[in-house]
Amino acid sequence: MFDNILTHFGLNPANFTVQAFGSGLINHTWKISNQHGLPCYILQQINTAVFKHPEDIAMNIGNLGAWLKKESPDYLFAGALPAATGSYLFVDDKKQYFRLFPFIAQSHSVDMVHTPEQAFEAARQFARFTKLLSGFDTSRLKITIPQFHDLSLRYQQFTDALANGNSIRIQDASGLISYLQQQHHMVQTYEHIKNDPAFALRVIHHDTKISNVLFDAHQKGLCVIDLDTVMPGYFISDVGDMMRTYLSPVSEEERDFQKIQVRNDFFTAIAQGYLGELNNELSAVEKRHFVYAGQFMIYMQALRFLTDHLNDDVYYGAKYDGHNLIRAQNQAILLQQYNEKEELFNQIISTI
Ligand code: ADP
Ligand code: GN1
Ligand code: MG
Repeated sequence: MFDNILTHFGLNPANFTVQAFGSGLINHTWKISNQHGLPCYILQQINTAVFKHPEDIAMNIGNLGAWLKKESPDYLFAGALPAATGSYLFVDDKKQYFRLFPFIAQSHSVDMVHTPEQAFEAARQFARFTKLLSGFDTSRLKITIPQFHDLSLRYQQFTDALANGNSIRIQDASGLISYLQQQHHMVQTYEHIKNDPAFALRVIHHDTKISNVLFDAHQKGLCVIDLDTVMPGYFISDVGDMMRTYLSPVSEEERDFQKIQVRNDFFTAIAQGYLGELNNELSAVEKRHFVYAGQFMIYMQALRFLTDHLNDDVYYGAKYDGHNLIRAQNQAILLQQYNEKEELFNQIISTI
């Protein structure tokens, strides 16, 4: 299957080897390498169950790339490569969509945040991306996943799963279900945000896990990648997903919940990295919601994992029975620990 794709993008398959790459849950990624000193590439198959219109993604990445090339020519933009036909996509006979990126030389990514410096660098890169694109008209962006970070919708989907989902799983998860129901006030806060003109719609990445940042050999951030979910959104999505994925030494996959922790110095690093770039662009009201960002995203992810568990794992899949329940419990514990630090974190923000 790879031969056709590589040929389509003008590469001779005989020169390259193909290896599965990365740790994402949604798309498939391969590294295309060679022993001939030629450039390397990243090949990706787009998950069309999640991204229903791959052409929209291609168009967004193309438009953002063209704009940045003109306005910020020094920015290392990780855009896809066009084939000779001019198209960024290869569609095979099974209607599977693929695209090819140049592998950014001398770069690497990491899967876990081990130091506050990494958190700082990543936060700086996500903020820089939004800042450099602050003059880009967000209405030009296609919505690649409608209402992706709409907490009200996620809560509604959770409620629907309680009504129509797997009844045994609903019964077994009753403790977690009521904990998440008790946190419903977070949805109300989100509703206020949606109606508050002081909250700007910006170019937001919407998937700020650390593996979506490229680092150089000196561990400095180079740029952000994985741009499929770049859409108009609120800054709380990006800041919140960093809190969700950088604060704890263990990820959403961890089954030993004792290991979940919220690390203060990593919070400070995210805030300094992000606000270092965007402090002057955020309104006072937005800044007042900096700590809420973490609650918003951790809560949303707990709801999404639990909803999927109740719906028999149709979205995220499961590597073992109860996988999404474990992920949801993990996120709920993270949320509890984060909430305990709300006051301290607000204090930290007031000093930045
Ligand atoms: P997903 O998370 O959906 O699997 P990504 O686009 O994040 O897909 O790619 C997976 C991994 O591949 C990244 O974490 C990074 O290590 C690497 N990668 C992706 N794009 C590039 C690129 N243009 N240059 C170098 N490495 C890349
Ligand atoms: C998915 O593809 P990946 O692993 O970067 C999901 C995110 C979730 C994340 C949880 C399109 O991201 O929203 O936060 O899993 N992406 C989509 O691990 O649903
Ligand atoms: Mg990724």
